[in-house]
Amino acid sequence: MTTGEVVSRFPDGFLWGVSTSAFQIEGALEEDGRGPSVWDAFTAVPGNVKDGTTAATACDHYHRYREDVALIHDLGVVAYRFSIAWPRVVPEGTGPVNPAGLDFYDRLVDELCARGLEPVPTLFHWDTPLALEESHGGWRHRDTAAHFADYAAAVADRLGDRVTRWITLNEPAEHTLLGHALGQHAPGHTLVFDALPVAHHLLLGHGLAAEALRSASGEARIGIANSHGPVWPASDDHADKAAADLYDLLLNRLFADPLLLGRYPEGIAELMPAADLAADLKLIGRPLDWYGVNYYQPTKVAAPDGTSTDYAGLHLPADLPFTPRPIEDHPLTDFGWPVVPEALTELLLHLRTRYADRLPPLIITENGCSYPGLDDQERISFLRGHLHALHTAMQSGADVRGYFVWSLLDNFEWAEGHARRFGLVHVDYPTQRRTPKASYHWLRAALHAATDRP
Ligand code: GBH
Repeated sequence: MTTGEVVSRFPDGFLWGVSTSAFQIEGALEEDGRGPSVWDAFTAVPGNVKDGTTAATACDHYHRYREDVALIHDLGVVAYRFSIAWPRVVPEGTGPVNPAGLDFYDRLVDELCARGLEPVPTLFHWDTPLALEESHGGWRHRDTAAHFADYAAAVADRLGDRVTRWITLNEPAEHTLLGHALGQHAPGHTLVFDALPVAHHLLLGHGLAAEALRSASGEARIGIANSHGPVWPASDDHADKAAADLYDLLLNRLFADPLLLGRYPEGIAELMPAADLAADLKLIGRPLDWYGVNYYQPTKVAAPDGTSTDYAGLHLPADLPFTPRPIEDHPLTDFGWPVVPEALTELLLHLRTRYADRLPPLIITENGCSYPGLDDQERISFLRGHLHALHTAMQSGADVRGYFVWSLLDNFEWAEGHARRFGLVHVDYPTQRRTPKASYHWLRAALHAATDRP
């Protein structure tokens, strides 16, 4: 397989892109009227971020976006997935809109359009306005969904003439699990299973925001970016299978089922707070124009063994009804995540089987890996392997229309701080110097060879 062939096997018009998120790259947290987010507060508490850093500067993208858009353009992709910071647009989460905050995204979108790149914004990538969390209970409270929809309307009003493809939420499963159940991410709640209402409110926020985007423009094409990965039982034992099934429910089905089937997985509806759950589910289950999949790795799960586990950046207390187990015989990234490209094929074919004709066209909205260094041969083989796995799934009938690499730049990796490097482009934080890695050059050559073919 030559470099170009990796890409040339994909159909014309395939949406090649790179992804980032606001809090992880922008910096400028106090500029132009931005309000604080839950992540500003969380990163200020010693011990919450492993390397003790904050995202005060991150990649300074707020000031360097032109240079970053040039890097995206030179890479040869056709689309850029970024997120809009709610606290820039509505500093208190509810109430007055801050035009200066919208101005930044207006400039960014103009710059992308001038370069012929499609802007694909995400409205929520975990940075809830702090005021909403502190005085309204954040996503624990139903009203936050309505405030989110008002913010979505304000963004659509400003950008809707140039944006058609929208992502409402990024990985609500991770935000619920890490942010509200286990306390490893902002806002740092440790509600364990009492975090389930947060999931419902996020889904409701998706539903209401989607309505707002649709009524702002008939051209809007609504999607969501959900994390997915195969969950494998550690053995054929009944107890391991039951533990894996529950883990799979929380990771893969809790959000996808209501979105794609209009109902919660068995046993969940009873736990959700809603005066009229049927009405909520009708809104949440309105057909999507496309469905975004963030894929990183499969997980092997066993019945609990009474000890707490530290696995791949996840800290699970001893009293949970499942425990992840290492996946052997596969290389690990420097984050400890197993590299299993064929699990992407398995995942895509499984989604097709489970959701059948209710599954809209898919876009891989994130896929990538953390490795140090500029000569990142491991990332090249990761990408090559996953593109091959994606192509195999498509040949077997998976309807996938695009693929976005996480990430354009090394950036602020949440609770890990700046130590994990997911970028195609290296960032030297003290000087903010950007240097394309070997993987950037590899992907560029692959895209170039593919589009030049006769
Ligand atoms: C995404 O998180 C985020 O959207 C993005 O902001 C972030 O920078 C990027 O990925 C890299 O972390 O722990 O094995 O049981 C998703 C990362 C994917 C990590 C699913 C945990 C759960 C399976 N998560 N994974 S496991």
